[in-house]
Amino acid sequence: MATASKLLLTDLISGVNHVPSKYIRPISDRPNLADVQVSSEGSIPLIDLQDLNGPNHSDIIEQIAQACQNDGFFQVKNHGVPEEMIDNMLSIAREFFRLPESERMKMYSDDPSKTTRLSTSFNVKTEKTANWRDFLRLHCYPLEDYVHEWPTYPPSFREKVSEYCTSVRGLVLKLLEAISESLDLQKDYIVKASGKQAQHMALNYYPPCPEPDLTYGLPGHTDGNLITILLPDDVPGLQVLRKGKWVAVNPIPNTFIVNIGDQMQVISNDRYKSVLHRAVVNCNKERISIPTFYCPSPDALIGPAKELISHDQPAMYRSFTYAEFYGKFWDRGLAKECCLDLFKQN
Ligand SMILES: O=C(O)CCC(=O)C(=O)O
Repeated sequence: MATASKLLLTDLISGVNHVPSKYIRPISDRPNLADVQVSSEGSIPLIDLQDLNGPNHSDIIEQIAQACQNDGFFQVKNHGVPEEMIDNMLSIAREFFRLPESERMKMYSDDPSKTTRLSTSFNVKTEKTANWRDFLRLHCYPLEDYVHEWPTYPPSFREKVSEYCTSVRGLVLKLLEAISESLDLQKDYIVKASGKQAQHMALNYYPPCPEPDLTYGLPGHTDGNLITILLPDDVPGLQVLRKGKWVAVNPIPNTFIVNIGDQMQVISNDRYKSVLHRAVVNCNKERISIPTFYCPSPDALIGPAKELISHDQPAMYRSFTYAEFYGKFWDRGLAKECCLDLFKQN
């Protein structure tokens, strides 16, 4: 296949010394990497979940409340997902993106409504500038509805990824209870508000980039779902907007990065923040990140919890089905303005 007809970034760029023009951002919209805060001080909070069900329960709930309110992001350790599962997940992702092009391309689709697909950038059908990323997107709850669609190579893909998804779902459910409690809602409030629930996952692959100042792995965006549990590899690349400045989040082994998504912002009636974040690339190293996006089911009716609406804090959003939101989210592309603005109550 001639280079020009390659659909995936991985295959397009072998031997390329410059960023192809379709990946180059206008000058006003570049990562400005020299102006990023890199020290761990002032980075996002790290919460130890060891004692979530112990004597320090209320202290941990308070830490979660503060992080959701002030940062929209936190890291968790002692989260209950075994280290071996995490290592297996990262290895499988690495192996998948090293498969021959012909094997990978069996999974390719540019249709965001497909429940299993390999694609590139964000939404190639609607975007003007491409992003320096390939990704495999999987739906993974309920597992038995989707696992038969997943790749069969590497041979242990389905087994290892299923184990990982199930374990991460356990962590999500724990966090959703804790977050409900931190909002003074019934423990099962958020899960119930999410209907039958859904779990999606992306295996993001960012190849080394010859000119990382000109492009993004993913530009600044908020997540449209309820909550995201990100598994990073050991290569930095995630940056979070804090007090108007981009802050690099340096990965800590065996630690997940958790962030509040748009649906949580709505349910909390703007008490908790879905915060802009982005992925930047670098010259030397490939990078893998694996976000789990936990979502309401398409028919779930989302709106601010009535317990959080008052005279002083009226409902900030109208109610909508998650299906309505999700359609708009993918159609707009990763715009800086949050998709939630379309659902704001006048
Ligand atoms: O690669 C990362 O660290 C961030 C990924 C992300 O924001 C996304 O997949 O939506």
